Amino acid sequence: MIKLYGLDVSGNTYKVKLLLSLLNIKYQFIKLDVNNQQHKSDAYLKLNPRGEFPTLEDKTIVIWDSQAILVYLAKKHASLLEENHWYPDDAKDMALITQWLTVANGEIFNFLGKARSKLKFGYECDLELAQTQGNRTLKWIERHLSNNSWLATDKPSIADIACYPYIALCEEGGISLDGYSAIHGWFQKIESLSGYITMPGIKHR
Ligand SMILES: N[C@@H](CCC(=O)N[C@@H](CS)C(=O)NCC(=O)O)C(=O)O
Repeated sequence: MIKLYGLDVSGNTYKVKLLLSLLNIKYQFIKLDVNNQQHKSDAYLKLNPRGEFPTLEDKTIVIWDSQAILVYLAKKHASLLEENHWYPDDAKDMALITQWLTVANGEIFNFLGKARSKLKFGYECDLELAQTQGNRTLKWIERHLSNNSWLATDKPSIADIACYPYIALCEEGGISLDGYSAIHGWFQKIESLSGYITMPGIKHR
């Protein structure tokens, strides 16, 4: 059975849990004991040399980085579906999805995610810079979603799953979501998907 190492309050862990649930894949969740630095232990560093989470273990295959894990799951398991809209085989679609995986691990995690980590967990971060850049990021994503139903293609894809958590959680980082009607419409579409699960901190309006 697939094993997922992570933490319930981690948005990067949640995006993997969300795709596993949408794909109806059974797995074992291994909650890391971060208070005792389990994620920096020799045993865990053998799985994830960065000492970060999440990490996915599928028999002998070990994948770290939540974006890479989404690609793996969507390719391996969703390819059994009649139509793999999560990560289609078309060159253009793959490139468009990869753009958004980069945004998820770039602006979204580094600004929206880090502002939240600072206010919620006390992690080191320049809060003012993260909030300013986070607001700038929300503005251009709002413009994009005003003209597009989903981030990358005309169907839900792993681009949406990768970007959703830290946008939906950004108010915990002191970044308001007021007035972003296209982003709220996109939240509703994601939250209506069959198999959707939430995480602590996401507000449902
Ligand atoms: N790009 C990585 C980032 C992973 C990451 O920074 N995870 C955080 C939790 S959400 C973490 O491991 N923090 C603990 C640490 O860095 O020591 C991913 O998407 O998986």
